[in-house]
Amino acid sequence: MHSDTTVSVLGLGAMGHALARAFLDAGHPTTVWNRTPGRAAGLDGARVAGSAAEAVAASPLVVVCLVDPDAADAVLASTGTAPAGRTVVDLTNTSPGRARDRAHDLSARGASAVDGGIMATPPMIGGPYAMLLLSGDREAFERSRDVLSALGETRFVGDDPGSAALYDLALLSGMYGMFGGALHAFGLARSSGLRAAELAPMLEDWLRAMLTGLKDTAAEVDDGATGPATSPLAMQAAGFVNLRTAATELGMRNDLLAGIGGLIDEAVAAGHGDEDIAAVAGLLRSTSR
Ligand code: FVH
Repeated sequence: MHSDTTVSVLGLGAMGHALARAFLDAGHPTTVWNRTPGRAAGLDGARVAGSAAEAVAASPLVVVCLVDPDAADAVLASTGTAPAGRTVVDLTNTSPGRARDRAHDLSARGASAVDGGIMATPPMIGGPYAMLLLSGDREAFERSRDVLSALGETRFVGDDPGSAALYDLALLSGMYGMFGGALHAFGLARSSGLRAAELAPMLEDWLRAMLTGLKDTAAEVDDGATGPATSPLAMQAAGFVNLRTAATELGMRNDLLAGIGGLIDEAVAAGHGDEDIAAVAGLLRSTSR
């Protein structure tokens, strides 16, 4: 167990900068590195490393936060033997498969690997609503937990290094679905001369009401329906025609709703017209794995 609370942050984009700021505010000696120099402005007290390898060597705990896994691959590849003996927490957004590849590579180089997803925007870091999803080397996570808690709530979601990325992307999928629907709704409003802000409070109430049924939908996706559908897909498909017609009438693109609308039609055509929306989930798998 190390009690050293020194930490290094690789990447000082909007998020990496916020992470470094939170570590410094919590009193952790912090070393930072960024590909483009000059991005440590405002990080008073941070030590600026001259290379990624130097930053990794400076601390037992290394937090990586770069734009994508290709950037993280390139930066970590440049660090040579420096990761040996370090705990590397990669908070770069990635896929489950690439998170496993990262953990495999780091382990082979003698590091303890934890992968993570940040469920927060940069201004939320260090505040009460920031959440980090983490998975991989459990002991390394436990050793680092106190330091990482400077960033927000830490939730360990499994020993599989790909788990955090899976949860992260699942939550982001829900978020993008919500934004897609909301942006289409705002488009309908604005195409009709309303301000989006006029619709927003009513939309928020409606989405909250719909969320009360989310767990029931999940149970139905897992286990199948336990009773007759309250909103059968055949009815929904007929109603969806009006969404398409309205978009045409108002001169709007329908892209944001096209995916779910097409799948509802497909589910009805496949004989699921008397089932609820959960039946659409059965169509989503594109391979037989
Ligand atoms: N910002 C947000 O709202 C979200 C919240 C949830 C988590 N995401 C993920 O966090 C990762 C970093 O996001 P970010 O907001 O810091 O992104 P940028 O401000 O665009 O900064 C990108 C950093 O990546 C560096 N970088 C890019 N390419 C390379 C490369 N080939 N080699 C080395 N570094 C690279 C870039 O450096 P520079 O351009 O300043 O030299 C920045 O440090 C991300 O996974 C989000 O999905 C954020």
